[in-house]
Amino acid sequence: MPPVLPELKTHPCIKKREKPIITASDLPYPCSLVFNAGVVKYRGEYIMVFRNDYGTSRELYENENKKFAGTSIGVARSKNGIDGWVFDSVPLADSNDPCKDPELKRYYDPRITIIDGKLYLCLAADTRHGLQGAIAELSDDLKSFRIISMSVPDNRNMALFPEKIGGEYVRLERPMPVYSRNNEKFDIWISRSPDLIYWGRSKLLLGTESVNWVNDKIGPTAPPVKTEKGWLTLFHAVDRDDSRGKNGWEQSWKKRYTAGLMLLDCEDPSKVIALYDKPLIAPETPEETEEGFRHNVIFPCGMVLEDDGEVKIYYGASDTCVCLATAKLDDLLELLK
Ligand code: BMA
Repeated sequence: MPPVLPELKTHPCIKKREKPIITASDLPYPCSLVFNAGVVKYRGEYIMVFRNDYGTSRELYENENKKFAGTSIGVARSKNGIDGWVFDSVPLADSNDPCKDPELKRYYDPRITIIDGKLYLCLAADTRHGLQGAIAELSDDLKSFRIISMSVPDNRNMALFPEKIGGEYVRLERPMPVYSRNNEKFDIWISRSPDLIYWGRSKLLLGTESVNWVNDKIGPTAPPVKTEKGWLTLFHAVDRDDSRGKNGWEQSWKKRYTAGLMLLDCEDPSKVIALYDKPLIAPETPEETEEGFRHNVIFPCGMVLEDDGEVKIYYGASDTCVCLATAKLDDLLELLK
């Protein structure tokens, strides 16, 4: 195993908001942890689709071994993408829904993408026979969704590009090949589809070995954002250190998740034009390193490019709350020269 880097820093062009923008107490229904949220700008407002793990607390988890009772996917809207989030009164999906397919255990880690004016979700899906990636059409009123494509296991981390490229839909994905890739060396792949249902022409996009601070896995995060220079693309990057002990509610948590940055070719996004050689966002604040369910986890699922060149990055912190970081697009592109 390559040496684990002791300290990783967020690039100074990233401005983290001082406090999380969403925490468990904000939700109108039971919530223990709210995190890993996809965000888009849609019809004049910001739509957030988030993950909620519910049914326990730190005290119950640690002292009485009371695990989570379920996971739901919820929706919130805001006028400015920062505060004033208004939550739908019921979740969009719930692992305890008695009507759900009995094969499905739960959906989680939603990403949301607008393609040709329609809303789509990528969902991680735990099923009785493996971890799958689901693609769903979200209704205009955001009240329901319809699954249109399920991957085979194990492949649960997906993000859709917001437009067809070369006449095809494109997604980033992260299969989990355990037999051939020891120690969770999971890489980012890219696939194409004529209809968002059937996926193929799969190609390795970025191997873990290309990311110098990683000794574990990488994976797609937010849907890429188009710029004049190429597709601005975040990814999550994980290092593991077996000497790490209790870092959160669990007995031990040995991983650290950071966000990395790369630029993909506009016409052929299977080509990485540039990769920033350090983490873009690393865990540093108390919410990210000392509090929460799993310390040291930055997991961005949403990125919005504003007309004035500001990039909003929405990330789950410590699998516990939703945080927002901003940067100037020009500064991010500068890192990718
Ligand atoms: C990944 C996923 C994410 C989570 C992360 C850190 O494997 O399960 O939902 O944020 O681990 O715990």
